[in-house]
Amino acid sequence: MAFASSAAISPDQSAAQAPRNPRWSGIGRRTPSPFRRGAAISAESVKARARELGADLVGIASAQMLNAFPPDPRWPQTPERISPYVKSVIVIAQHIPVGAFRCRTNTPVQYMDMLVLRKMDKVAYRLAEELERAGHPTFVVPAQETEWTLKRASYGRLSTRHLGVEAGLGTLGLEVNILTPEYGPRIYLTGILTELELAADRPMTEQVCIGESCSRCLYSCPGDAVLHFGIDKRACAEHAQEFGFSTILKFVERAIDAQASDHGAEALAAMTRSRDHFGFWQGLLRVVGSFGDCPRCLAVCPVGDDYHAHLADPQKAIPEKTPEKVTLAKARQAARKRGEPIAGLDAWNIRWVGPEGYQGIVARQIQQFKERQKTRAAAAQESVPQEG
Ligand code: B12
Ligand code: SF4
Ligand code: SF4
Repeated sequence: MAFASSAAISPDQSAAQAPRNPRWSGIGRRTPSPFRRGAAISAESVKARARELGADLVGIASAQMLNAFPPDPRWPQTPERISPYVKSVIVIAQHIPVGAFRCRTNTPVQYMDMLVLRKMDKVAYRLAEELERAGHPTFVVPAQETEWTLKRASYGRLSTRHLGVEAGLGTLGLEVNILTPEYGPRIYLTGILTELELAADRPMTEQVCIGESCSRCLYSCPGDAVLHFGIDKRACAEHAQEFGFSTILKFVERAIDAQASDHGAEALAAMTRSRDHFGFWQGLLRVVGSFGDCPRCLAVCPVGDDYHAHLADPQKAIPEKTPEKVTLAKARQAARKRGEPIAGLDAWNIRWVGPEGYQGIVARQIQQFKERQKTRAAAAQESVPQEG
């Protein structure tokens, strides 16, 4: 593919008149920004551009709404805490390719997670840059960092799942991942904060998660961390962040104890050669291991066309399922039927789970998916050259 070099531009063309050549962005070929300084920019054009840059899903939430409904009001993760000028948050999601969920071990997903996050950062950065060049200050919040002052570093500056719900992309599931009708929970999300006022999308009111009668995420969880529309973060982190901050902390504490003991030198030497130490190095090298290690609740969730197409067979059986987990799921189902108070579904949290409850969205999707498959198969049959 030949691109015009800068020498091909006539020297009498001013920089402003020079044609803007497409450049290789690492995501796809980058077309010129559609946004012009002084021209109106619609929500639709921003969403179209995000998709063009490589976002799989995109929606818009109003900063005013996000300020009024912080997920946990004790530690408000709100745009206004970050900047008083932000008017809209553009939320983009990247799908984690299903191939990695069809493997014998979790390792391929762990690496794909890192690649997906890198791609998402690039798409978000490009969009922010283009809006800012058109005169609207815009920036991106980190997709994975947490903030020391927010519940002792367990919350991000914004909760991107809650951003996704407010931007109409999906609703929170039993394991509090955001489930999108397109890809279930197999996505990462980020927020692009802009001073541009854009028409916001509406949150979905229908619960995307099938709920207690499904409970596949609960069955698959190696840490028994899936609560009733909630999560035991400590239990999850042992699997999802094998070489994360708490493992580092424990390692350092063990080293301090070892130093004080009689065989300190030997114990320290053994620690430097341990799997934990190697895990920290690997994490520094490629981030792998410090987060995103456990993909089980993502892999088994039956929501999303990607699941119907490629995961229904390999993920049908859940090896971690036990009779105790089945009993727990049934007890939760009964508790919900009896209308017992459930923290994850209280008057504040229900907003993000779907106030209308489960209305059969997954069943409808499977039906549509099968119809599309039939139509495709029929079309393929017709296009086969007939013999004779
Ligand atoms: C910190 C973090 C974690 C930590 C938490 C560590 C800790 N010590 O707190 C741990 C290790 C648990 C974790 C695990 C995972 N994470 Co994580 N994580 C985050 C991060 C960076 C911040 C989370 C946050 O701010 N939450 C805000 C609070 C308010 O939400 P919440 O805790 O869920 O609270 C809500 C409910 O749980 C409920 N609630 C709160 N407390 C309680 C208590 C009880 C008893 C009950 C019932 C309810 C309840 O009320 C709240 C309001 O709705 C986000 C990125 C981001 N900036 O958002 C990614 C993020 C949430 N993680 C993500 C992923 C994918 C995962 C994992 C699947 C691992 C993986 N393979 O990557 C698991 C999934 C675990 C799960 N089912 O929730 C994705 C989620 C994508 C999706 N589809 O939803 C995110 C959004 C990253 C991203 N940028 O895309 N994560
Ligand atoms: S990431 Fe793993 S440990 Fe955490 S909730 Fe999901 S299945 Fe459980
Ligand atoms: S696995 Fe089932 S219960 Fe869990 S989030 Fe997905 S649909 Fe909901």
